[in-house]
Amino acid sequence: MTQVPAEGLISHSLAPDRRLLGRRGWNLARDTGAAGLEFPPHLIGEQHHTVIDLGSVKRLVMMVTPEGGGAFRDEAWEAVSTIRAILRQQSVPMEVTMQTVFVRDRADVPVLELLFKAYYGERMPLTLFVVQPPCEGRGLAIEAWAVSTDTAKVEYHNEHLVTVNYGDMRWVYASGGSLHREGRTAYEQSLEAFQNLQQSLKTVGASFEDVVRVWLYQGCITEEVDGVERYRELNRARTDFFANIPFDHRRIPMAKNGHAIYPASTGIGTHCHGLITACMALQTNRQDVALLPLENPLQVSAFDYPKEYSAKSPKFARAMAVRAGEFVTTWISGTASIVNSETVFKGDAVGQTEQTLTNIEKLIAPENFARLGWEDAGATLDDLAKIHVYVKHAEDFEKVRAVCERRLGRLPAIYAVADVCRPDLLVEIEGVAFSRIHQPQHFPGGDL
Ligand code: 3EB
Repeated sequence: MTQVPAEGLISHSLAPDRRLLGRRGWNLARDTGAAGLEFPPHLIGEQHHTVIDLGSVKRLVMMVTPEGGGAFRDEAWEAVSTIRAILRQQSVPMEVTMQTVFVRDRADVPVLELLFKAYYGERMPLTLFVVQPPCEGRGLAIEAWAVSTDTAKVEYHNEHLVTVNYGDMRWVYASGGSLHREGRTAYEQSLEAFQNLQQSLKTVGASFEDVVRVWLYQGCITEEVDGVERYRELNRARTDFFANIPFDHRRIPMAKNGHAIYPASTGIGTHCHGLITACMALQTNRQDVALLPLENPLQVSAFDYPKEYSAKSPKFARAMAVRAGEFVTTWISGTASIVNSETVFKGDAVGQTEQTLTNIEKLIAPENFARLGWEDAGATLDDLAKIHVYVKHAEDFEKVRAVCERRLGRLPAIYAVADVCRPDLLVEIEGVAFSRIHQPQHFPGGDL
């Protein structure tokens, strides 16, 4: 992967910081309980993380899959120790704001809750537990986001709400729904989850039209109940809920490009019948902040899918770009091997992975930003800070990973087994790209 130091905002690290290995005063027995090991597993294992330098603030994303093996407790301990080691390697103090924990078995969640309480204490990040077995066969994998606290202020309001303030912007992370609430219709469950998110946002003066990114982890997503698929019922509830949200009158200026107005989204399966949801909202009065919802030039917009896929179409943008001063963050929705509105490379996980990456490449390309209204922005696959890869069949994992690593290099990633919402989709990939505003290549009308 080509890194241009003067330009690149992100730096990936996969290996541990070797300086830590020689650190004096590191007490193996105290710090890991792993007497007898030359080095604790969280220091010799990989430490997939990316530092994003946004000038006045640093962001850090960690994609941690433990490698040391052992019982679930040991794996969980290794993962948390890895997070701690990565945080300690940073040049500025950082705190975790949000984490999504992918677990093999729902029964292991209480162990994690205890461990997180012990480690984070009162400063508990917004935490989602998603039952999606990590592909490497491990009991868990954690995606954790942190921010530099010398310039940002993090407030932990309650288990469903965290806010992060910096540079006159406020990010609001909210969660709704539950792993445990079962025995309700998918429609009721979905509507309730959106209402919970709205309620949480309201307590800090935000509203749903401020939301830029949504995650929906739906239990048994493709299961039919009374002849209707649960995912279709989620779409019906989302359509009803969104009908009352004035997305087209957001407080932050949004480029108008037809009728793409919705937040970016991931809609994916998880075990059990619960529904885990989270969203991220942005509030600011800054004049140099703006939003651009992106649609894919290769795909029909999801909200325009023909009725055969879902009577009420999935209401989401293919990506949401947020610009703030010279920086652009592009939140890429769950992306699959769909061209126009049809699944392509049916039964071929390698072909689907290639197509999915091509879809992402075209979606975030400067040409697409220009087509949709921003002449001075855009990104490449090299600008991805991390990816999350959802694989339908565990046996496809190695092939899928080989394609991702060939096209993206080795960037921080988590691979987990999950049901994708169409029976013929074998892979879905989401990610985030960070890029800088560049000089417009041409000046339409020449009126500068
Ligand atoms: C697709 O492109 C694949 O329902 O929110 C991807 C991302 C998908 C989000 C959602 C669904 C959703 O249609 C599935």
